[in-house]
Amino acid sequence: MTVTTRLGLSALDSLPIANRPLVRPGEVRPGIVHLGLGAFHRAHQAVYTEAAVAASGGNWGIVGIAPRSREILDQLREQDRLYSVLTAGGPADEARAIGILAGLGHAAGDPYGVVAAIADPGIRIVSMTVTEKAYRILDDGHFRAQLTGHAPPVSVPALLARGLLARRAAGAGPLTVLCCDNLQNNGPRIRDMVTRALAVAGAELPDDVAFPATMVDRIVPATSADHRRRAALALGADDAVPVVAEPFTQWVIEDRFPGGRPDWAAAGAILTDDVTPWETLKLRALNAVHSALAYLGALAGLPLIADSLELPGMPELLRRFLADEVALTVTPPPGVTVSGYGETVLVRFANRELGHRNLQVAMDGTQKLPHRLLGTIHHLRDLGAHSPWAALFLAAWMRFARGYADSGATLPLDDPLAERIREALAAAPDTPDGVVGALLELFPPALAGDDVVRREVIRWYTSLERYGAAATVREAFA
Ligand code: CS2
Repeated sequence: MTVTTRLGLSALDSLPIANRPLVRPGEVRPGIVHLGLGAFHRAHQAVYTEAAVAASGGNWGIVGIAPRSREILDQLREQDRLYSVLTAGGPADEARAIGILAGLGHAAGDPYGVVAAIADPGIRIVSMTVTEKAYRILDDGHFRAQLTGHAPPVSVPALLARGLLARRAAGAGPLTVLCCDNLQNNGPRIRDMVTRALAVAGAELPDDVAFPATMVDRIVPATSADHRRRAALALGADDAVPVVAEPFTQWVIEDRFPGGRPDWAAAGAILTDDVTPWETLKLRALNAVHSALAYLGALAGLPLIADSLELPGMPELLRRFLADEVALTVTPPPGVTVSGYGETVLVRFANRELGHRNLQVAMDGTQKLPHRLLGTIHHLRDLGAHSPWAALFLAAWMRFARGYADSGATLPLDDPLAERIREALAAAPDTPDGVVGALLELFPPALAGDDVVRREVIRWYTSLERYGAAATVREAFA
């Protein structure tokens, strides 16, 4: 069966009622500027915001800003800013159109347009999903030029800083900057980044701007041609830019919004005064396990996260990591246990319908691992303990970073520090000591200087090199 109608305003009334958007584009005015129009935002915060507006009203339409790619903007414009979310892995595929996008912008092509959007008095929240690597401050000439008006503000800190200054000049009122990326302490971190950027511009952080922390959670893989086909069938219209997501979704938000906020609680979000227990649990349990599956599975030559979980011994290994290491270093939120949380994570990772690729999760290891694994390692060292399982996962990343699977097939290294990794590897002997020593240098010095950690990583690296990932996992407890 093929579908011939293209998603757009005129197609909506012919869709099954359950597939129609809860809000139609143009029905509410913009209240949020969102930086990063990727799949994750469209399947997570946009869905919550649409449901919140449908339940409780408010002008909280989202102006979606694509950082680089113009293609997504063109496609969304052709569809009257509508797209669909395909929920995969439940009893049957489900798809629904989302209509909360109230405007579109392009950071690379029109940075001053983004600054103007942030300065609009109707906007009361600037949120972002720009991935871990966008939070590096590269304090170089180009960064400074973006803040002193000598170059267009294209980086995230520059857009925010220039946007806040324009907002103050326009008397546009209080604002909340809401970081929705997977970083430990994401609120304070972005506050610090903006403060530093403003200092370069010779300004101080205005006191009517808040930076609450959030924990975001939903698995949203890259959309494949198969997902597009399935989205069209489930939706009843062709969509050039659907996103695919698992049934599970969670959002925990620190409730500090000086300019107000949508009624996200009505959409199922948890509003709280302390996100830290959620954030730490998610990064150190879910995301750490995800990275472990990605590197070990990729080394074993497996394409999907769901495949990696089927490696003999893998679920046991991950449970041991959760029980022996994560559980000792996190205090979960009330009513949640690390082992119960871990079990739901394993069920979610087994969702084969998502087609989530190991190589996608494996990207940007140098930016992700500090939040996911290194905190656990440091924390256990502070307790006088050690962390053999976390060391195995770190060793797997190092094997991965060399660029070859156990079969000898090449593996792509997609990481902002790829050049430094290659240089470090080229300068070191290709032995376990050499590789581990060279790559530990990329992380904070406390790690490289810890002999216990170094020896443990070398031991696992040696096993991975000699026997491969599958055998190392299978015999991890031997
Ligand atoms: C994944 C996350 O790509 C990755 O590194 O671990 O994107 C993960 O799917 C989400 O954090 C789930 O909420």
